[in-house]
Amino acid sequence: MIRSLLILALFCTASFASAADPSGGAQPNIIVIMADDLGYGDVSCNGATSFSTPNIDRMAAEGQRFTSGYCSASTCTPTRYSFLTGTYAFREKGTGIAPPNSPALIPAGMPTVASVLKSAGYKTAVIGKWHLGLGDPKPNWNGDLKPGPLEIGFDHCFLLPTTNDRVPQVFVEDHRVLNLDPADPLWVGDKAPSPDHPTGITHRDELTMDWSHGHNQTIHNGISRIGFYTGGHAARFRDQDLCDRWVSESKTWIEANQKSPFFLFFSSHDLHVPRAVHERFVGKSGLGPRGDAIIELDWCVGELLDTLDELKIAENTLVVFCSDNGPVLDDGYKDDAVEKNGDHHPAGPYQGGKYNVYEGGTRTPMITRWLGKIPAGVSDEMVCTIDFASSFASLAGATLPDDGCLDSLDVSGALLGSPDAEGRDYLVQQDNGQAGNYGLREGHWKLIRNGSKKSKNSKLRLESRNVPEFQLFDLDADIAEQKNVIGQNPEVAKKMKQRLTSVIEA
Ligand code: NG6
Ligand code: CA
Repeated sequence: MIRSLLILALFCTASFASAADPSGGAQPNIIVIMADDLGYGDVSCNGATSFSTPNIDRMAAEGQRFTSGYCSASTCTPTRYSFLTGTYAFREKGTGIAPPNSPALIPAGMPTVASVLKSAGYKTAVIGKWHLGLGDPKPNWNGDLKPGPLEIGFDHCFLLPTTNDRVPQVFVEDHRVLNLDPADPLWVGDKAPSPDHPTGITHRDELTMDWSHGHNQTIHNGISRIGFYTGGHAARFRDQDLCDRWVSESKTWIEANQKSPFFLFFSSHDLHVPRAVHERFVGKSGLGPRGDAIIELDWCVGELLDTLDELKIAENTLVVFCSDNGPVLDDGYKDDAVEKNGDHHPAGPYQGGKYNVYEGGTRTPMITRWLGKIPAGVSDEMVCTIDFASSFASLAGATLPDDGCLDSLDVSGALLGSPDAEGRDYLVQQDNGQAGNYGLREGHWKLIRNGSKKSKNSKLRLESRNVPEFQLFDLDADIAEQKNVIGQNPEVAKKMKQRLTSVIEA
């Protein structure tokens, strides 16, 4: 219903662009590489000069680089929920940042980009960070961890279950914790299991990376985390090995599935905290662990692109690079992210980042590459991760269910850089979802409604600032959202408030 209304409204733009079947009939393989907390300005193809990201830049040089590419929220869980389901996370309660023992937030059987592609004959996998909960009503860490990805359309998963500053540090492969010894069961909770349980508070002087706020509970690998756990020692990984393992798991899975069309969601943890990269990347950026994590992420991208070359499938594979939310410097560990940032602008020219609804929160790197199909260039069309479900369905010749992917628009033409294809006319942005904070970008206008009258991390410092409930910015004149012009443009503000309400309450 919502989708059909939106599609009607966009009749002359996004939906029209797809009518020409931009994929040319063949079902492409699709890889989505989603970075974690990567800002618009954190890659050299978007202007970073303090370090370089040659592999991400290579993707951009061989494909379309979007200047108005967005994720739908400025935190992880709601962006991932929206990307997979094609439906705004704010339509569903409890889709904010998921805790360690979160149940599965996407119910079994709910249509997703994976289930839609699977129905069109794709093999589907997610490898990397999940952070959308597992199990119902909570994860059964020592038994079958379901529902989870396999119940919403993925054939295979190899996961970090939450996010790596949250416990536990184990891999989940399909329905099970990998390498779990039944004699050493895994217990996860939000209260200390015993008074003598070592934590980031009681054993702070033994930590290899100190915390700055939160993150002071169970210690693993010298780093204290959010939440408590015991057991599962044989299953635990080292933070430094995450990217190597996910790359090798991805190569194996791609090789095994190269003959059928496949969809791989490669869900990196770089550059989320704790930023503990592999030893070979330490010191490579000159910006400390946050910059080094960008170098590690770039290496992963290069490995995936090289795999496609080696298998000679780069010309049948659409690769999309994106982020799950904008940047943050100090996100809870003393990792020199502020001190060593120097002249680097993680959000590029935009204000804000993670946790807020300024452009920096959701306008993030977005690149599409499909050798031989996508022309090289820069696109100013507005596209969002929430649109992948409809757009990929269109490329795969799949039918979207009437009751699913409600807010996902087919912008496949724009994603493929087709001449004259247009992206979205407008986009609603959200933060973590609890406080009624939204952004609405429409053309060169940006309306912000801060229901909380507070904005966190708007200057890439975590403190909250007081802000008016409504603000209006003219992005043509003021890309950094510095001058609130709501008083001078009452008619624009009125129409945009109506539009925002109609989308939120649809
Ligand atoms: C916050 C954490 C932050 C990060 C974020 C989720 C504290 C003080 N801060 O609550 O470190 O984990 O949640 O990030 O605990 S996200 O990218 O997965 O959304
Ligand atoms: Ca994130």
